[in-house]
Amino acid sequence: MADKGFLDWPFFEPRHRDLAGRLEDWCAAHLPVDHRDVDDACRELVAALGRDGWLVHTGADAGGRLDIRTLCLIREILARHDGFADFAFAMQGLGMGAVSLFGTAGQRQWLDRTRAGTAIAGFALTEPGAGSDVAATATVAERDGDGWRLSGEKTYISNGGIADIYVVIARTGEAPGARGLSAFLMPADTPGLSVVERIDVMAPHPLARLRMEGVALPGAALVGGTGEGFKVAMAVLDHFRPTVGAAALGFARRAFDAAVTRAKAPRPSGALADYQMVQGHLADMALTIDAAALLIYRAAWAKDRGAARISREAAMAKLYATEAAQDVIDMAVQLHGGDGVRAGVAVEGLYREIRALRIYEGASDVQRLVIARSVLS
Ligand code: COS
Repeated sequence: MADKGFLDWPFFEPRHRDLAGRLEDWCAAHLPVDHRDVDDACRELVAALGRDGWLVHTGADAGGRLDIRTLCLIREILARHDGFADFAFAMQGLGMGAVSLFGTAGQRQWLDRTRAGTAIAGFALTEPGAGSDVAATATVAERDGDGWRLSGEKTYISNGGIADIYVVIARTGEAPGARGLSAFLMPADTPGLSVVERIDVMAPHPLARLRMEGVALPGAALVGGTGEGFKVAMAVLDHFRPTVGAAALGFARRAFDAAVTRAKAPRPSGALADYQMVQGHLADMALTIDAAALLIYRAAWAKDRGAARISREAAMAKLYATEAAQDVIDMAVQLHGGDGVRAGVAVEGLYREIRALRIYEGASDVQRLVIARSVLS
């Protein structure tokens, strides 16, 4: 049984505790789903999460404020039950993050659909030549009358292939580097946009490489101002990086529970938990889990109470929680012995699932860079 004591921390309000309880019941009734067809599984989960009201939390109302503690709690709980449900939930938020924070009333109509689960969202940021270095974005958006024409490639795009709507970052050329980018809202059925590769990864989910060949978008597709695309992307990432940490925390809690259960199980020569070295490992796991939770909910709380920017807190939360979860899960595998690497055993799946979280939405070394710049500024 996962530790729920953290819900009493002062970061939370009664509404968060109430939501956590209701979501536990929902997860028990609906998860896990069959993931063999990742596209179907994602569509099914988005529809169910939308129908039952959970996706409302993935987008902001007209004031442009997201409740980061709620997003983190939901991701943590979903990830603990089923990483795929967490993925389906999280991408609706990340995909529409720019619209939540900077969208016009017209653009927010898409938000109504993604929050209801009737449309699937994707965030098209990464390129074959611009992963960590967003300022190197090569996709171009050229003026075309009142509108724009986009050409280029985006890769490792979650929900690529099944999304109905993307936010895409492209170079509009106001200045070199980071100051010459803009964000656009791009419906998936726009002529010239195609899926050129579906990408299979170690913990499968819908993922693709997209190509834009003269994709025509109206002037109203611009999210934020021209030349503001880098800051739009970074603001979205600042909001969602703590939530990646929260998903990692959910994975770590599940692995820890499995390790404790395993350690307490009676064996002819005594339970593993009787050995002090095993106790030491369990203590380290419990410690890193609590430290990760503190960093995550500190970042979320800081944003929710009105901090203008939480780049440093978000980077700390994401970096520590994802690396810590990898260590906890690795130790849980170790404590399972041969069973730990057996296909289908929970900790084996978690071992594959956690890995990408140390890479996506800013690899660990990017988080170190963000923290170091804040320290040195
Ligand atoms: N919020 C608002 N503005 C920000 C910002 C943030 N979090 N971070 C940087 N900026 C601003 C800076 O203040 C600077 O503004 P000025 O030009 O007005 O001074 C501008 O944006 C450029 O910032 P910086 O010089 O720090 O940019 P870099 O090119 O050095 O990039 C990193 C910084 C590496 C941190 C950034 O490219 C990054 O986060 N990369 C990872 C991308 C990523 O997470 N991809 C995941 C894809 S999966 S969705």
